[in-house]
Amino acid sequence: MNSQESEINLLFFRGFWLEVGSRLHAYSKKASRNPKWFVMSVMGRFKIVRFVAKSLAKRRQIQNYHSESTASTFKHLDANPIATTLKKDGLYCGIILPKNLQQEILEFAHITCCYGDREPHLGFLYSKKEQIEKEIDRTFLTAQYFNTSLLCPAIKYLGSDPKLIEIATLYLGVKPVYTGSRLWWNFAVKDEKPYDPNKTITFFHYDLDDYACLRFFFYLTDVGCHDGPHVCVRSSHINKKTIHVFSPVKRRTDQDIINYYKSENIVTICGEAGFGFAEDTFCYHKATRPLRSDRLMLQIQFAIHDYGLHNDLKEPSLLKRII
Ligand SMILES: O=C(O)CCC(=O)C(=O)O
Repeated sequence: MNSQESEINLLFFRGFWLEVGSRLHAYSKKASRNPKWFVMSVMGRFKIVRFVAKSLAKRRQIQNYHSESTASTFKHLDANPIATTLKKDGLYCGIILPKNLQQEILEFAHITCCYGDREPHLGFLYSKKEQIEKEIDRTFLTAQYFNTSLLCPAIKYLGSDPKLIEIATLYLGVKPVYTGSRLWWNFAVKDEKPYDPNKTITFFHYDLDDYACLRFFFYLTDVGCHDGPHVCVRSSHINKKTIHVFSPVKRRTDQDIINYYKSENIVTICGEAGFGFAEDTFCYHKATRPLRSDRLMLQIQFAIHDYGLHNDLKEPSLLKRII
């Protein structure tokens, strides 16, 4: 093992124990806020439980969505084959965000504060990032916006887009709930600088946000292979190693993933600004480190329940600007 590999391993395992600690802390906090979420987060990893939970959820008249979907901004998309691909692969690539919405969201991102490393007291405008980093002697790897669905009409609109809802309905098989949006930067950091994978989630993991959950992601910047593309493991939503299902830790090393799923099922998603994809959160996935350009990404999430825990809502009085 060379020194770079041992440094990566060290960070990974440090991350492993950090995750155990932070998970226990986060679990107890979230469980006290929402005991139903706690039950789901323990039991939802089992296929049979997810199946029963979905069956119990009230089925919605899918027919309704067909008639509504003419008003969608994605009216050229056919939801049926997308849902079919999603069921097989857990991933569908090629949902293009119209230029007007891209423009509106980009503009929002430039005139609104984002928050360094997702900390609500570290607000700054994207254009001021380098200046702020020098002033406070800190390198940000990521920055997230808060309250995006409330502040940006284009993002709010996407949460109710009939075509996205139709895809979610066909895929989830039950009435979907829009659980929230997220908009964030992963910043390009030069190769020689140390990089904490925990900040940007650049390790394989899956998310258990509900018994069934679907995310739509849209790139707002061009994302080539050096700009931090998202990576997803095809079909890993329906095929997990038994030991991984029982493990309380959801993160896996790249080698674990390659050994079990094989390289050909690991999909690195590149695309121009506006490129979008849908992904089952139960798939193994990860971000990668941008080396060339910053990546701005939007997430719109649907599930069968809303636990009120998977959104970017933050009390505005808690949000502080650095300068
Ligand atoms: O930023 C990305 O590409 C991945 C994000 C992610 O893994 C997550 O939100 O769970």
